[in-house]
Amino acid sequence: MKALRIVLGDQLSRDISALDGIEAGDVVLMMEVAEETTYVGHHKQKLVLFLAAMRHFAEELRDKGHEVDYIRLTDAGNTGDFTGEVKRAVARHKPDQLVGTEPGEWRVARAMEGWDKVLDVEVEIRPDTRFFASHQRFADWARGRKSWRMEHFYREMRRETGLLMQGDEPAGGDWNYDGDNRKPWPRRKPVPHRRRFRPDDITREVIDLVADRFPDNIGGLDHFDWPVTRHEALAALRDFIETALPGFGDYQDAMKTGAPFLNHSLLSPALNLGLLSPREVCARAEQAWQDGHAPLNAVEGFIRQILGWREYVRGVYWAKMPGYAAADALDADRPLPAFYWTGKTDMACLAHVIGDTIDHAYSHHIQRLMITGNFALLAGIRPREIERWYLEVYADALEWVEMPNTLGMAVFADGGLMASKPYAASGSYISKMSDFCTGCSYDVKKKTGEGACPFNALYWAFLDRNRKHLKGNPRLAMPYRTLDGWDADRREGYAAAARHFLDGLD
Ligand code: FAD
Ligand code: DLZ
Ligand code: SF4
Repeated sequence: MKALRIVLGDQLSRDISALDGIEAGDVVLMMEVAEETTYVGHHKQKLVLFLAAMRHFAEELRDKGHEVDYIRLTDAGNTGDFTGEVKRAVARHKPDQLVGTEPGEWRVARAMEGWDKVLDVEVEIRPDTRFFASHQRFADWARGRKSWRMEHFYREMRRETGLLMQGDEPAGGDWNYDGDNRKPWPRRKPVPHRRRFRPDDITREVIDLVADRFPDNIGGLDHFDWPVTRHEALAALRDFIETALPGFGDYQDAMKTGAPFLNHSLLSPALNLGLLSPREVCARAEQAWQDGHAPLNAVEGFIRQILGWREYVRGVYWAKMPGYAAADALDADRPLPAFYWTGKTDMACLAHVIGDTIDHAYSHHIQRLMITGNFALLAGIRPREIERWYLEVYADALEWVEMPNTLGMAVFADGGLMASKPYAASGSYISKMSDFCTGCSYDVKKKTGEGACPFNALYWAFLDRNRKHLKGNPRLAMPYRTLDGWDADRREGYAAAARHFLDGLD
């Protein structure tokens, strides 16, 4: 029986379920299509990453002896979407069966659901087995719980996988070493040098294509140096384990001017494309701890991100879509300021993080959560606009992981399903965890008035404005006590300063 086997752009794994049982005579179909390249205005590096990785993966499959029908974006007759291309391929190859793996995004899943009606062929869509937790596993965990805390889910995943477990107990006696993982970057400490990857001929061709077809998309291509093959991704993993994992825990939350990477792994693009499996990445990190190469606070902190957060946000996404996309618990209604697209603002923290984002299609978690995310939360930016921004600008951005992080974690639009309180912070947090404030035209210690750090007034005005949504939250009892201890003039002073600042942005 001849099968047409579909491999999507984030399914570039040799063990993807769509290829299970592949036989001589089967054809693998891979498709570059306009819809995927334009459903948001992806960063140029993100476009290069996906298309270059797809082309390399197709070559790898051919080297293994498989027949690959690879549709390029520029091919004559390309209909521009997956359904159109699958229809054309069915007509070309006349398979008995079509085999695919469930996609990562709800939008694509809906389109695929219709395939058995529009194609005159049997369609089999298989589960994506690359994750630790299946949809059913997450649903079983979530059933009957009012709030879905990552920490509880993560502990079950630790027990289930045996990662960092000593019998029934967590390695080292604690589940969580976050308390050790909040150090700022020491002023004179050198930044680890990280291995990056020079584009080969295939990637250079894609760079030219993207420069030509998407000249107005955000980002530059000069710095493109992401791993685009399994071989390069494994080299990136080795480099991370050797040079950066030991300090990953200590400096997980640190931020430094001109140093977007610090000790972070930079592995999210390779993981999300399927070039690395989460299982192998966690196993390598655990091994580094067992070998005495990396301390437990680093390895637990790292594994928590993948075994905990990554699996958990995927679970939330599939359990809550499609309604989740419209979440807006705080009724936030301000448009996204223009500086998110240029980095042109005199707030140094935002200018640095957005500038690095434009240059590298990357910023690390705390920069996303506590700089661009925190500002959007405090300023009351429309959740859908900030959510689309994150989906456009990062090389690792796929909706299943981006959306819950943005709506649930960064802007509290789900009203506390994911986070027990909003990640709202004034300038003092940014000053503690970074060196941004030393080069800023604003004074982080000044609360209101000329030259005061905008985050300060925005923080108190945010709490005041959202009293009806947040006052009852026990984790916010302290700041509300402070706010309520002030007289009306002082509260209004913060609100007016915040309004004045925000009105000046538009
Ligand atoms: P490291 O800090 O080295 O972490 C290791 C790995 O853990 C990452 O590669 C990633 O796979 C995983 N991970 C870490 N944090 C998270 C998290 N919160 N959720 C899920 N996985 C996590 N991550 C994406 O992969 N794609 C996105 O589109 C994305 N959008 C985000 C949007 C917002 C508003 C926020 C706050 C976070 C977002 N994240 C996203 C999560 C996280 O910021 C990135 O995974 C991380 O910065 C990638 O860099 P790294 O590989 O160096 O991560
Ligand atoms: C992100 C992306 C881009 C830019 N282009 C393609 C493409 O042309 N073909 C493809 O198969 N995948 C692409 N992707 C990744 C897809 O958007 C991703 O596979 C789906 O969204 C998963 O549901
Ligand atoms: Fe950002 Fe305020 Fe610090 Fe400037 S002073 S870098 S605006 S936190």
